[in-house]
Amino acid sequence: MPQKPIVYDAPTPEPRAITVEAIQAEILEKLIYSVGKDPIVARPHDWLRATILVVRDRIMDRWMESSRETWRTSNKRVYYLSLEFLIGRLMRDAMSNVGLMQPVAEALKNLDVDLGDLINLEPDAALGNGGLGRLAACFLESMSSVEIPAYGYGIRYVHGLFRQEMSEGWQVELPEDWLAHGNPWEFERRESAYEVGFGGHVEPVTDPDGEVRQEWRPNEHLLAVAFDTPIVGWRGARVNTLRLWSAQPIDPILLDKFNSGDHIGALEESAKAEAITRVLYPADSTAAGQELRLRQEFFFSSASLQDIVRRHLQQYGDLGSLADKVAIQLNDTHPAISVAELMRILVDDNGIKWAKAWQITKGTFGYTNHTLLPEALESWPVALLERLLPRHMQIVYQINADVLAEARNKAKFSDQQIANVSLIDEHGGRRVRMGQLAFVGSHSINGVSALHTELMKQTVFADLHRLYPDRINNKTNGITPRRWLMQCNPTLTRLVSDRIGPEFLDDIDKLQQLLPHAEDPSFQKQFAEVKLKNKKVLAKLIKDRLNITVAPDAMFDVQIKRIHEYKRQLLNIIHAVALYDEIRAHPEKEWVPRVKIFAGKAAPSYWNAKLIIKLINDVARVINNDPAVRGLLKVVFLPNYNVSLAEVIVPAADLSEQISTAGMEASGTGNMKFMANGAITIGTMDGANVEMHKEVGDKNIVIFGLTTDEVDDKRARSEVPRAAIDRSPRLREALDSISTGVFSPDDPHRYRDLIGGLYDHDWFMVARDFDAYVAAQAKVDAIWRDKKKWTAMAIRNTASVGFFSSDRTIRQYAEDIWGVSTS
Ligand code: B1N
Repeated sequence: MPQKPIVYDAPTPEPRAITVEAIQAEILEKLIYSVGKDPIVARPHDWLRATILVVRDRIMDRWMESSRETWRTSNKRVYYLSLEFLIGRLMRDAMSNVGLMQPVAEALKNLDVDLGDLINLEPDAALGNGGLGRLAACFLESMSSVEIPAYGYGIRYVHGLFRQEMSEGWQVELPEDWLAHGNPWEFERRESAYEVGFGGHVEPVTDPDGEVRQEWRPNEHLLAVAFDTPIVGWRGARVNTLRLWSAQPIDPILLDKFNSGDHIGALEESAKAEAITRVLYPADSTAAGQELRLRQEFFFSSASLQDIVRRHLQQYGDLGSLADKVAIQLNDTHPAISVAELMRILVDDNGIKWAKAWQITKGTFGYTNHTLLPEALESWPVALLERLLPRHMQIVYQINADVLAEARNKAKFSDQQIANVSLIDEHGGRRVRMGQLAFVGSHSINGVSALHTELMKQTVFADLHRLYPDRINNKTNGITPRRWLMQCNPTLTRLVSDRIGPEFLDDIDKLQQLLPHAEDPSFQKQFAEVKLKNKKVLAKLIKDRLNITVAPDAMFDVQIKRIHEYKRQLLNIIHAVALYDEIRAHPEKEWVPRVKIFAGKAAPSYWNAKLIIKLINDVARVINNDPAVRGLLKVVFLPNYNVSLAEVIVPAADLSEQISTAGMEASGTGNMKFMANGAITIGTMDGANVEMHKEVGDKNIVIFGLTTDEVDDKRARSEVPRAAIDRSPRLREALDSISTGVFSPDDPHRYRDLIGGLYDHDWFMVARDFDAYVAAQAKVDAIWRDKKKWTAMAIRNTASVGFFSSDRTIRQYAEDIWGVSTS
């Protein structure tokens, strides 16, 4: 069908005014005409919806201009495919990026509504588990800010990450319901719906010219419907689109069944289709493994690729130029089936020759690896793929044949090396390795910190790296300084701006100009006052939610992240127990008052992680209520950690705990948020901590513990951990008290196995790093006592954070991987 020529310019209304009066009048108008509420009965949610609609209007014209410009200039487009986008709230971010905070606040005030209350009413879009999903959200904002024509593609889960509540200190998971009040940010695009198939069989068909093609005939079909959300960059530089797919049945009701009296059966298809996008898998750094997950992965990959190919054909009419005009980044292996799906679209649907299609595919895809943990490396049983995606399984075999031939004939690989690079894992039931598929189908494979990238080369991808030595590269993660400094910490932002001028708002490296002020007593005083003010806000939140009183002048020692054994919350809580013992044994010493603050969710099926949450709560109850402690130590576990809670905790932190077992945290991004907000890091030489240490300098960070090589060595030698425990009376005493029930008198053996594991194998080196950790914490105490020194270090952390801006990360992706220019 001939395409209609596209006209790149069309009349548009005048941009909306941003005066208080105009905004105020429009909020009222939206409330009445769009929300349908009389202001005298309007509820807070109605005001929130009306306000979002007014803000959204001010983004629309820029949104359309951004996309017209891409059509007009024929610039390359970047597509970021991610099963997770952990966005949080959108309203403050959008208002702040287009400079609407002040006028909207005033307009609402005139209407007797408090903007702060409305901001807190907006639900978090929690379509992600942790760092990987939050990184995708920071990247979206940065891609708009540096003016890259980009789209995020993902799934519109009806239920995002579960809500965490505590029941007697245990985590319980409740469904999350972010769409309960509707979502005023999104636009449903019924016209952008694609069919996605599953199952069925493959049939060879002979073309009129005698060529034989394979044709997939799925026996299950459903619809992917697009929902678009505008993502506005800093100062409204550009507005990009986050397109999330929702699964819907093709026939909403099977009338035959209904009419024959089978009323439930009539809805079966509908329920089955909708199940695909119903809920986010709550596993972080583990592979989900079930069929529904594979269905999610293929569903969103297929819909996204169909959309990308349709847009490309509409503009360029030919897929030969795809790799020149399209870059697709795979966020981990979750969208890796896209490699086979693009090959199918090119070869089967468009008649492109295999070798050419393979060139196009490799030229188009880039793959980011986020973890080396074996349990997180995705692989799917061959039998499952054969049943669900029979044509894709054939394509995987064909790709594999080519790769293995290259390995054997060109690279002269041994049998073992061939087995290592094969897309098929032959150990115990044949499985398709999605990491290998993503690797061979991409021209660029990147890790997320310098250390992680080196380890990728040495471990999981060693032989693939030997076969394709120019593909692996590093792109150290970053965070958006808008959300994680300017918006969450406006007081610090104002203080910095008063001191060095506002240029850092547009060029974050200018924060370095703070360095000469680090020792300035008057600046130190102001910097410390800002921190204290933020700590008072957090102290109030702790009081309101948990009824625990914490002193704002105590050291706020914070570890907030997913609960995982490799992240070692256990090491931190054992330190709390050891401190507790010491404080009671030596009440005469001058103790630094500390509040240990924890927050984080555990995967619902991860028993040890859930037990660690219970342990933190058990220890908290005992310590917080023991008069002998005299308030010198408090332990707080804040439930339901999410982006919005992080925005309150991070600006209030003094000490940032980044204490993973070396070699196990691919990067970490929380570490960077704390650094921006003037916390001092206590951390291991792991992930991006290594680069933080380099940027801020050895004197301004507290590093401890085994290195990756030392960890490897101890594991290789199966060194017995018991010796480390025997050497450390403090550790033994703390472990004894936990394992004998001092903190769990209702169930004295509750922690016997957890602690027993430290004696048996201690895979995560908790025991063997303990003494080094205690010494590092003593060093932290000593610095804290010297207020000037502490504040100078804190200032130097903020001053040195520039490298960790996701604008820098995205510019590097743009230049090295995508081949697109940035502003
Ligand atoms: O990705 C973050 C890193 O900063 C963290 O160090 C890393 O742990 C995290 C399977 C994952 N790696 N792998 C996952 C998430 C969900 C899932 O189903 C794996 N998350 C990370 C950003 O690079």
